[in-house]
Amino acid sequence: MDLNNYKRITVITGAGISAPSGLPTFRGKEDSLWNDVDFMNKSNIDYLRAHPEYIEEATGYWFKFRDMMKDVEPNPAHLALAKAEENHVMVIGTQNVDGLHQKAGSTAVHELHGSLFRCKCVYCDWGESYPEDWWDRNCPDCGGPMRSAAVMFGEQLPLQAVAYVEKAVINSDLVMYVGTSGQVYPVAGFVDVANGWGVPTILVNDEEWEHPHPGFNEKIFGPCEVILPELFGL
Ligand code: BJW
Repeated sequence: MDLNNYKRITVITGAGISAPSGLPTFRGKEDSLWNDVDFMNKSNIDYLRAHPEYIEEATGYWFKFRDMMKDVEPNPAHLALAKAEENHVMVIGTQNVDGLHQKAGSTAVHELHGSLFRCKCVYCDWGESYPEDWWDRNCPDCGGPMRSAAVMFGEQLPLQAVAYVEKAVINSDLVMYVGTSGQVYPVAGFVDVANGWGVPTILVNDEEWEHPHPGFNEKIFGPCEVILPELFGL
């Protein structure tokens, strides 16, 4: 595939793009975070609200993951997407909460699953998030405790990020998914949006999805840290 034919490229990324930096994925590998199924059920806002005693345990996990993220660097896949801005109009919609695209120098990054470097109230649904140092405070509105601003199951995604990415998908010449298992909606559904608007799509992942999506025009299976620099001719 010659990417020179595509000026506006929207890239949807997942945990697999940060794996070569040393971060664990959620699913599919021996060291994936969610090999423990119970943990997956607990990453749900309704569970957290129904079990306030779980907030402390969850916070411990978020802090551990956040501290791990502070020590890692972008890898050749992140750097290729940042460098590609020299020749393309690039928009990145990431499910990752690690900040590595921004660290690599990408300028249009939309955090679809929020951020571990911000916090928000466990109980308020209106979605405001606060800087990390607010974690010790109570919600200024309802007095509730704070939690990570990473989006849990059963919660709306940050609406502005979703709106930007959906608009970018519709107006792109190419939509590329990189390093995601495609199991989590609504992000997995952007490929359907692209299909509906006739925008070509490509998947770059180290393996086929458990539920393969028929809507990709091309699929390249292999390590994204090798494939992306090659695709962008770097
Ligand atoms: C490499 C590589 C290398 C490795 N090179 N590749 C029934 C049907 C459909 C949808 C639903 C349903 N029931 C409920 C829903 C909606 C739900 C959902 O999608 N559930 C599905 C699981 C069924 N979604 C939501 O709830 C979302 N909100 C929402 O829909 O709002 C509307 C709503 C409101 C109220 C009620 C109902 C709906 C919110 C989703 C939030 C996701 N949050 C998480 C966790 C946050 C942090 C935490 O709590 O700890 O975000 S889940 C987790 O998965 C994380 C990730 O961002 C997300 C996606 O994972 P990702 O990035 O794809 O990682 P992996 O590990 O799965 O895959 C990595 C891939 O890379 C693998 O394929 C590897 O092989 C590959 N790889 N190394 C290339 N070097």
